[in-house]
Amino acid sequence: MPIPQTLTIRRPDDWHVHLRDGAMLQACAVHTARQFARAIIMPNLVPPVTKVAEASAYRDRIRAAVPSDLKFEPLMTCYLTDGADPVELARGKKEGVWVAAKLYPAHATTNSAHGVTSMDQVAKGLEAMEKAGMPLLVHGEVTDPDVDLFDREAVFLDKVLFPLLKRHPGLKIVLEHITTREGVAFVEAHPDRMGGTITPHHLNYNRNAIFKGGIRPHFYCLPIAKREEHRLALRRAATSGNPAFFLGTDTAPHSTDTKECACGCAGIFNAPVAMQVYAQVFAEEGRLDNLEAFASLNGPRFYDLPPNEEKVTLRAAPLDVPETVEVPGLSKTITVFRPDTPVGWSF
Ligand code: OTD
Ligand code: ZN
Ligand code: ZN
Repeated sequence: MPIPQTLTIRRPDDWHVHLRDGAMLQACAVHTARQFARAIIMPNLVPPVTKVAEASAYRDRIRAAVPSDLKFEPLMTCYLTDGADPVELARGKKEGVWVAAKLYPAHATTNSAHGVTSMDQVAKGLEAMEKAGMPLLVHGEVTDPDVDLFDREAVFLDKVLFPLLKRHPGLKIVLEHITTREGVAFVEAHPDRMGGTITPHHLNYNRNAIFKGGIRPHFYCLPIAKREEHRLALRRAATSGNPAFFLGTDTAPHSTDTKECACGCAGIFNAPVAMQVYAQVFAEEGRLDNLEAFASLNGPRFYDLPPNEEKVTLRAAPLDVPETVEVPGLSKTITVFRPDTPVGWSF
């Protein structure tokens, strides 16, 4: 079948975004808002967003950072810390501020030093979320230094996530940025309670790309990209039409200088190229017919929100996006994710 030259779908949403704050927010918000109608905003600021009032103020700053000709709705999350307050969780949900709460195992990724040290520490908070119908979003990696970096997701599923599902039978959970076939299988095994987000970069390259011809910091993020067999499992899941899998870019901007150094930051800034890369993956898999489900339908369904009514059109054309984005407030740039393989879609 010939590949279509245009594809019209409902406007997509991004169910996992780091927009940062201050000058970085000013520079980045527009790129997410150009592509997506809504986004789940990650709370890993410094200090993290743990209170309803902080989330509400952050939401105002995000709205103010988006150009007024773009319609964009930030969906806020609570950063869970040890002893997370069940009352604050329930109140924020009731007041329409929190959409979900985020679980970072302590030290798992950027700005996760305040993360949770054991599930006992958040049991009361999770019970409140169960009652309030508030999903838990998890960064699914153990942080035990004795566990190999490439095994941390698979070990998390057995050691942490499976017991958590049993302990909180009413809790809906999203396994964020899945990177392994084990992660895919875990989500598939709990279709009534679980969702999984998949990033464009984990669909595009495997771990070899990080080291091809030298160390390449702009391909470094956490969870780290795995072997090819895992990338293929992610591509099958994302393009399958299974409603449990949905779009989450995990765009995580860092200035170019803080990535290109001796101890570079983890995170990939993909907001300007996200839909183009996803469309390329779906085209390569011969499943463009399932892009709308992944990008625009499965997420709202999981979160009990209506899908967007507005339509957008992707066109078959070479990727046309600058290599860097300026951050005027800091006199710095952010390097935009650029796949090694051709991207034949524009947005
Ligand atoms: N991964 N970087 C960041 C977050 C994500 O785990 C994540 O969600 C970040 O910089 O905030 C990263 O590599
Ligand atoms: Zn994460
Ligand atoms: Zn993230």
